[in-house]
Amino acid sequence: MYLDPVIQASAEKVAAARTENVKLDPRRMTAEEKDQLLKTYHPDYREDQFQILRAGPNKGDKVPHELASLLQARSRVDPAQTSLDAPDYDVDVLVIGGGGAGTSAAIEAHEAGANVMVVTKLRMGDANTMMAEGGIQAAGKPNDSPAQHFLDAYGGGHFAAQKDLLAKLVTEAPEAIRWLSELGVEFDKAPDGTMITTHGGGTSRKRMHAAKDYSGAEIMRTLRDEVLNRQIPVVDFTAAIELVLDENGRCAGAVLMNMETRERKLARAKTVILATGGAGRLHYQGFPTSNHYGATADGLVLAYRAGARLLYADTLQYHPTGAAFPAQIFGALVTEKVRSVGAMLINANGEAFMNPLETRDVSAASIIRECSDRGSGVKTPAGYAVWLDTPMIELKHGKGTIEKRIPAMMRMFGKYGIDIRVDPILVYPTLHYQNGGLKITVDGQTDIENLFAAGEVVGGIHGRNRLMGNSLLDIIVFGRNAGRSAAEKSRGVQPEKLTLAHVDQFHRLLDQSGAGSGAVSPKLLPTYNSLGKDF
Ligand code: MEZ
Repeated sequence: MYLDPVIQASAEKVAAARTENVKLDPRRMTAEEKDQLLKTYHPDYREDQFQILRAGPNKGDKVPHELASLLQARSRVDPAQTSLDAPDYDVDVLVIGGGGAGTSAAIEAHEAGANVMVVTKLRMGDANTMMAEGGIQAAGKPNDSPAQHFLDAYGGGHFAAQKDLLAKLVTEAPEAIRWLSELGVEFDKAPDGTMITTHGGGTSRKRMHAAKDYSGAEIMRTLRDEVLNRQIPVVDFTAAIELVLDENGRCAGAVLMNMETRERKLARAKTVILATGGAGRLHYQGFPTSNHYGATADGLVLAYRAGARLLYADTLQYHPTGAAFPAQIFGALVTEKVRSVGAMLINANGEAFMNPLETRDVSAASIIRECSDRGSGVKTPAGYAVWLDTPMIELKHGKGTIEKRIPAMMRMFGKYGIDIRVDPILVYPTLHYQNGGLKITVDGQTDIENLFAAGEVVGGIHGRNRLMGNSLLDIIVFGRNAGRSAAEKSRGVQPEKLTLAHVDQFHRLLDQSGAGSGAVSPKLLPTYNSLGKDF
């Protein structure tokens, strides 16, 4: 029952149409229809929201204004005032970032015998991994194969994925599930012990492995335990604010800053792994976000200033179903699993306006169309939204299914008096993922020698749109990969003189080109931090 009479009247239309809607299987859009829909309604196509970079390795490329401002910003570090003579930490492998990719990398680097250290600007596990809900893809069933997984992801990504990276992702997926299971992740299983798998948007086979609807939290819990059990040093509340190179242009460490005292430290490392995650807290185009508090594009900025190229930095993922009501959870993730287990998207008039398992970019654009030109959105205090008809799930699969399969969703809405077994919920796209990021080789190395990257900071694995469950997968496959590669590479590295000359060089480039935004980066925290201004 919704207190707002307009919302309640629309919810009643949804309830009245439910027994008919639940029998429908709305047709999939044709490629031409999708193309047209995306160009007209997807936020990536709003030209006025982007600008062309005027300096740096991606000069000439289009990126969102908010990102351009940080990429073409000045450093927090003044090289003339920064001594590089006495490192505070000296390690083989420095991992920057304590989410799923960073911890996977640290575990593998440690396994390979490297002296590894993790630094993270918040705490280990304060990361998008922790907030991922619906699951992780892997082709492990007899009716499936990595080739089939590849075809789904390649098509879903608009044929733009780097084929070697995507091939690695899908081929190593079953091993990633095995590794996680052995570490202790409790995936959902049938009584006979086989994995329960479901569809996600754009998958031709059921290959989503989940731990109810808190899959990311379960994975992060396990990885964090493993890091702690191995006694890998973790320096938390410590941000990397600049990369340090050696005189041959190879990455050789980072300048760090304590987030509480602002004290600076120097870490020297033979190899560095950037695993700093995404950028949802930049709130591109004013969208709310499903991301954790620290998702501010730091890794992109640091690597860009040191000379690494980005790939597809103009493509973002707006998760179709962010919570649109109530205000307290505005933008929070409503997992795609809700649709996987049977809920349909319904407009204000009670009509099922699309197939619920279209890919994310198509679904988001379709919802935006419903709420704009078609005038079929539900008016909410924050704008417009459509319904996700959750009571359908129990009509299809019986009582108890919601509590069993999506308990976190039930709890999230239940806190605000919405029983999702009885009432449908209001959703609208929320900024969820950066499809683009640092260009890497199949070994995980960026354009800068000895600088590796893994996780959401990387671009190119998924092309221009990622399928559900391929991100939890990529943090494991490419996190482990980066850890192994960085450990191996560190064996042949002889420490050389450290330098921040690239920072001076970048500042000169900004001055000469007039591209400087006037900002200082990395941003580290969103502007609405407790200080109420840039951190
Ligand atoms: O891969 C994701 O982004 C994911 C699993 C999200 C979700 O809807 O649960």
